[in-house]
Amino acid sequence: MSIDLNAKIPNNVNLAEDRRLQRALESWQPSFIDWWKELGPEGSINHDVYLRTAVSVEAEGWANFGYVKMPEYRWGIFVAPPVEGRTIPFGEHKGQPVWNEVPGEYRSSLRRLIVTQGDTEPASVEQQRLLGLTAPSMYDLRNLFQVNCEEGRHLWAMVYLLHAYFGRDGREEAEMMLQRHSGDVDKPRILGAFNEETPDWLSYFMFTFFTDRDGKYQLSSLAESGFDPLARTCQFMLTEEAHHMFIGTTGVMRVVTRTCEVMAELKTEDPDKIREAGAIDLPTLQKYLNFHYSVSLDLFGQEISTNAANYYTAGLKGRFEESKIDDDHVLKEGVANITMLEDGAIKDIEYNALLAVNERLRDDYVDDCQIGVNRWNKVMKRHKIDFELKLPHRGFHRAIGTFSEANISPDGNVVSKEEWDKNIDSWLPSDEDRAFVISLQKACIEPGKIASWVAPPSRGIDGHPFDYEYVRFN
Ligand code: BYC
Repeated sequence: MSIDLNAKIPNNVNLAEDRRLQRALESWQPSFIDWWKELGPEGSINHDVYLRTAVSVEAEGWANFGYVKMPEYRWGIFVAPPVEGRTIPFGEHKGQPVWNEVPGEYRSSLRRLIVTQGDTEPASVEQQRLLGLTAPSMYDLRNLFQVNCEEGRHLWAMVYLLHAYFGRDGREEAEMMLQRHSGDVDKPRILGAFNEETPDWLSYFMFTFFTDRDGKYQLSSLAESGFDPLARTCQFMLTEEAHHMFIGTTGVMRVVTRTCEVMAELKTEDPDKIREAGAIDLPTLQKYLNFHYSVSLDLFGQEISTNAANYYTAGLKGRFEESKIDDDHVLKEGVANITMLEDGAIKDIEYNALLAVNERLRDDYVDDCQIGVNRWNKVMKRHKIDFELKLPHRGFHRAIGTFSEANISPDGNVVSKEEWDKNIDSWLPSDEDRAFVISLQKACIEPGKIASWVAPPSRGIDGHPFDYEYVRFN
């Protein structure tokens, strides 16, 4: 696939051959830049940041590293190369050639999926816009900006699909992407987790671990789509997504490491003493984990979803690694055991597998989260500290789906409202916990320096050391 890197909008979709589309996207570009300047990373416009920029879709060497002023970042449109003879992998059209145009009967469903996905990308940039002012190290600051730029590119990816395949209403939806804002009372972002604040770096590390991981699973299931342009777009987005989750996994691990070091130095488990030493005690980390895990679980939708069943049957949105699953990929006959709330009790109930597609994706996600948590727990073990971080029960603190109707404790018991209220401050970050974590947020951005509450990473970016000058302030 030929790549036009010098175009106003770098791309490998032959934009130059479609003047109308090119003009439409070029006219969206200034609105995007205005939005970036207004709601992108605060106070960063003139910084030179050592960033990776996608320049190819080859597995090897797909990105360039170099100093860039972020408003000049080359946000491009890149899709994975087409697979010769690809057929629709699931649903009632299984085995038919993939679509390269939007099938009329699925137009509104597809548009909705693309809009929902696209809406999360600028939302996360908005959520993180103040974090650059309190980065715990220059390395972290650079990584934050990297993620922000790539979320911007993912917005471009969805906006490209809307402009290229959905005509006038696609263009209107693209405009709306820049009009809804995270937390806005009148025009909020579409999904709940993207209207929550990311007020501190612990929340940010948790967000990139838990919420970006939802991104991995949603993008993977869209990467199976029978609508080939969507599948190919999401395939390439996943390449960039891996680094975002790396920031979360290693970020939380570095916080845990620092806490363990302080505990060992002071020979204490007393949260007050750990806090006095400028680190975050483990019970507080557990509460942040509980919060971010539960709001991210909501992003998978209802356990039993006719929307998801319809998307699947239509061949629009599949399951995680659909082709590796050993079944008929139609699911009309299959069954699935789903944990549900029924008559006030938590039970496993058998449903048609097709209706349970959201839950299947959530199951895959839960397993993946557990792998990360196990890695964090190894740090405690290494320091001989008798504490384990745990994923709370999937019903805990849910706003979407069956469990939203009840109060479920982290260990999976249905509890009364009184009991919930009594325990809430030991299950979720209290105002005091949040105030403490926020009190630690002070910019520490000289090369090689690091804040008190987080350990340095074991290696830097692109072969450079931790103390490399990743950001030049102008
Ligand atoms: N908040 O049938 P259901 C990422 C609504 S993250 C608010 O279960 P469905 C990223 C739902 O719309 C990945 N509303 O819904 C990460 C429906 O409304 P209607 C983002 C919600 O459609 C970090 C009703 O409840 N990508 O990339 O099966 C940084 C019934 O629910 C929510 C996608 O999400 C909610 N959480 O499932 C940057 C992929 N959940 O029809 C980026 C595209 C449900 O009654 N989206 N509702 O009006 C989808 O596949 C689906 O829309 C969902 C929802 C899985 C989100």
